[in-house]
Amino acid sequence: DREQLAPGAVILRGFARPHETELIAAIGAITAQAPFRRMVTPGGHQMSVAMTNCGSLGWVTDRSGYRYDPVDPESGKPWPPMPPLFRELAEQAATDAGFPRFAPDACLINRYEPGAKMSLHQDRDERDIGAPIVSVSLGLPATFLFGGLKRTDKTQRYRLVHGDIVVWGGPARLAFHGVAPLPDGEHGLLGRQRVNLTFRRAR
Ligand code: MD5
Ligand code: FE
Repeated sequence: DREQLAPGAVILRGFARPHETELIAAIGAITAQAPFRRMVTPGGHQMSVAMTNCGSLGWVTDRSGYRYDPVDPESGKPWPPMPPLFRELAEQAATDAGFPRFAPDACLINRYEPGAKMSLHQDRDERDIGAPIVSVSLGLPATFLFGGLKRTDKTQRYRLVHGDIVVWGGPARLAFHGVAPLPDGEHGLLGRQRVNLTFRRAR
């Protein structure tokens, strides 16, 4: 089923569930090459969310700023390639949400352990903000915070669970958003964590 959270934001409940086993295996293969790491923001704070990437570009942050980089700064090697299943699932979800021909070149993989959170922010490091962002939730449930175009706009809360996909496009593309601290729990396939795949067209 598809449900509109807000103009431009469509949630496809359970859309990734048929692929859960392959998705988790692929995440294991990617993180064997490019392990999760907690990056530092330009302000000098270490993020509570651990990250890695696959695809031709990866999102990174350090003291010098945010950027998309073809190389993993930890290994000096290119990020692992984006598995065809990832690309196809993201494209299919985007098409179902009304954004055909989505061709992601970056997949940021976020790992939340209990207590990890993502503060309210906008995603503005991508060149073409006409392209949507597709996000796949796996593992423990989380409370997603969805605000407006101004940081001070009030936020709505949505629960995202294992297998849900959200497509953020159009007027939702630049909305402020975040993730509330992850409650502890145990997921049958992923244990004590939430993993989110975020597909973007960066260049
Ligand atoms: C997450 N990640 O659950 C989210 C999923 C990030 C991030 O926010 O930057 O890594 S992507 C949620 C998103 C993207 C673009 C727009 C909006 C939400 N939105 O308008 O709310 O780890
Ligand atoms: Fe974001």
